[in-house]
Parts: sequence; structure tokens; C-alpha cells
Amino acid sequence: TLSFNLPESVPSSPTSSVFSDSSEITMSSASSRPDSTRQTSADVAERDYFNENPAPASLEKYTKQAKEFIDFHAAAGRRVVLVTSGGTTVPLERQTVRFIDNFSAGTRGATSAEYFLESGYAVIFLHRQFSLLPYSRHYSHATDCFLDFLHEGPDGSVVANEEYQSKMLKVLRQYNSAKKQNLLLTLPFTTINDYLFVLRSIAQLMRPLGPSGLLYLAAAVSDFFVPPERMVEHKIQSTNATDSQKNSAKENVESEETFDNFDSSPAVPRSKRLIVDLDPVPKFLKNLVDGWAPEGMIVSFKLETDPEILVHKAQYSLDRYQHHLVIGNLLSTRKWEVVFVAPGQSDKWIRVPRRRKTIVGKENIPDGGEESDRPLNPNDLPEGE
Ligand code: 9Z3
Repeated sequence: TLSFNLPESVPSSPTSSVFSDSSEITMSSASSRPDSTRQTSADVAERDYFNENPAPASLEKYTKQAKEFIDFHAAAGRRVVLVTSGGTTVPLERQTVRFIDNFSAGTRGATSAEYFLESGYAVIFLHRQFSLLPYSRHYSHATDCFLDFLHEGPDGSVVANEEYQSKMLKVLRQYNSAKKQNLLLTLPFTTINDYLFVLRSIAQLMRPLGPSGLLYLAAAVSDFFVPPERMVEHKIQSTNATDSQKNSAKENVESEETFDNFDSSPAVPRSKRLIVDLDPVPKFLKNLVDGWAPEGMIVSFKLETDPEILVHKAQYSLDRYQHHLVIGNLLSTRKWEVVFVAPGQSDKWIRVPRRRKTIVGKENIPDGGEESDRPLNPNDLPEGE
């Protein structure tokens, strides 16, 4: 991923609090924020983004559901975690036929959510629609169809196949127990815009939880998007078949033959290519840490493909946003190793044997995983999936 650096005018600490909605500015730390009316570039970027982009239709409904959920668990003294999971899309058209996607099946988020539930957290699972969900993930996207786990019983009932019964029963019990205790709230998103609006809203709702509120940001978030003023309404056309309705035939011939002077591939006229022009998505982790949930525990993930830059990028993210933990992972090895980068600590690689696919934390280590201060060479990995 590429990243754009937005200028920052004021240093911040994890406990400082400048909430940057256009309607309200609050300050919790007079020493770190000497001028309560001063807006940082992050504040301005937030105000502009949320003013210029439309709120998703479901925002109000999800906010209400999240508020009820948080209030319910706060009253019971339970810790709450917001787990984000799956990839955000960037639509190219308002009536969207084409979109750019970020890679993520949702395995990290869905698996982590199960571990959080097991550890006594209530979980808000903000996920890409149709990506993996806690518990159902064991069956929903299996290489076999879920029907392959079942057969018809003698009395016409549906029965799990013998070899899957014990695991399925265990998963079913965990799922039902979470449901019965209202411990899992699943909220879907599709676009980067849906994600950002709902993330901000839930993070702000979690603020009163203080450090018992954990934000665990595993979703794969787009770095670039098409701003509303440049987004076309209808499907982008690949031929000019409809142009004749609008323009003269002569103009069409001319536009087809247009080449750029600086064109690196003049075999294809510019008029026939799709040139996508994206703006950087503002780096809202800054706003989240400083303003939306300044007392919360914040864990972010850093995804890279180049092993040479992973730790540096994770460290950079931690230095820049001043939160509690960055978990770095490489696309090719993400299921077996991650690096924990935390303030004041040396980098710690955590890995599990390749056959175990649920790297989440230290729980895995006694089972054959290990910790070290260096990355695994991806070439050392055994063959397989
Ligand atoms: C991750 O790095 C996740 O671990 C994965 C999980 C997306 C790799 P899967 O869902 O994959 O198990 O298939 N998530 C964070 C990715 C991200 O967009 N991070 C931002 C960045 O790298 C920072 S918030 O710039």
C-alpha cells in the first residue's frame, strides 16, 4: 500500500482529547492542548470528509443498536471490544457496478472475535458484508459446500455427518451461548465510506467505557477513494455507442483518435482507457486516538507485502498515532506469524506452526508457537495453502 502524509501541526498524546466534529470541541488535557479552539489538520480533514461525503442510510440504525449494546454491557461491568474485519470497497460509480476492493477474507477478525468472547468481552463485530463471521466461519466459506457437512436422518431430519459432530456441537454451543447472553453484535459495511461513518460513531459511543473499551482494527481499509464530486452516477462505458445520442459523429471519430503526448502506451487511445483518479483517504486513526475514543485501548493492524518495510511501517504508525499496539503482518505469512510493535518495547514476532491457522496471541505459543525478535523468511515456509 502507498500512503500519503497529511501535515500535522500539533503533537498529541494518547490521552489528549480534541473532538473534532464541526459542532463541538472539547479538551481533556489543558497541558497538551493549550488552545482549545485550535484545529489540527486532522480535525479539518475529518470535518471536511464527514461534511462532504453522505452518511450511509443505515448509520442511525447501527448507532442505536451499538448504543443499546454498549449501555447493556457497561451496566454489567463487562469489557467491550469493537472488532473491525474484512476489506472496504471503493465504488467507481454512484450506482455501483465496478469497485476497487481491499484484500481480506475476514479470518483474522472473525477468529479474534471468538477469542475475545471466550475471554469475557462483549463484541461489536463491524465487518464487510458476506465476509467471515465468528463461529459460522468454520462452515460458511469451507472448501466444501456447507451441505456437505450434513445428511438426511432416517426420520427425515437433517443431521451433521458423524466426523463433524463433536466440533460442530462445540461451535454451536459457543455460538448459542454468545447469542443468549447478547454478547455479539454484528454490523456490516461495504464501502470505505460506510466503514468510516460507522467506525466514528461506535468509537465515540465507546468513549465512556475508558480503558475497558478496546478497539481492534483488523479491517483492511482503503487508502484511496473517489471523492463524491468526481464520482459518476451511471456505469462507466467502455464503448462510445451511446455518444451518438449526444454528439455528432465527427466528434466521436476525433475523440477515439486522441493520444496523449506523454502517453506510455499509445497503442490504445486515451479515450478507450479507464483512468482512475483517486484521492487519499484521510488518516483517521489520528482522530480516533485523539478524539473519538481517547481513553480506549487501541490496537491496529499493518499489512504489507514487502518484508523489508513491515516493521518500519508498523513503528511509524505507532509513533504517529500514539496508540497501544500495532500488529504487523505480511500478506504471504499472515496466518502463521505477526509482529507486535508496542511503545517502549522491542518488536516481538509471534508465530504458530503452519498447520494451525488461528494466530491471535500468546495462547498459541505453548502449543508449538514461538516468540522471537526477527521475521521468518517467507521462503522457509513449508508448501501448502
Ligand atoms: C490486517 O492486516 C489483517 O491482519 C488482514 C487479515 C487483512 C491481513 P484475513 O482477513 O486478513 O485474515 O484474510 N488488517 C489491517 C489492514 C490495513 O488496512 N491496515 C492499515 C494499513 O496497513 C492500517 S489501519 O495501512
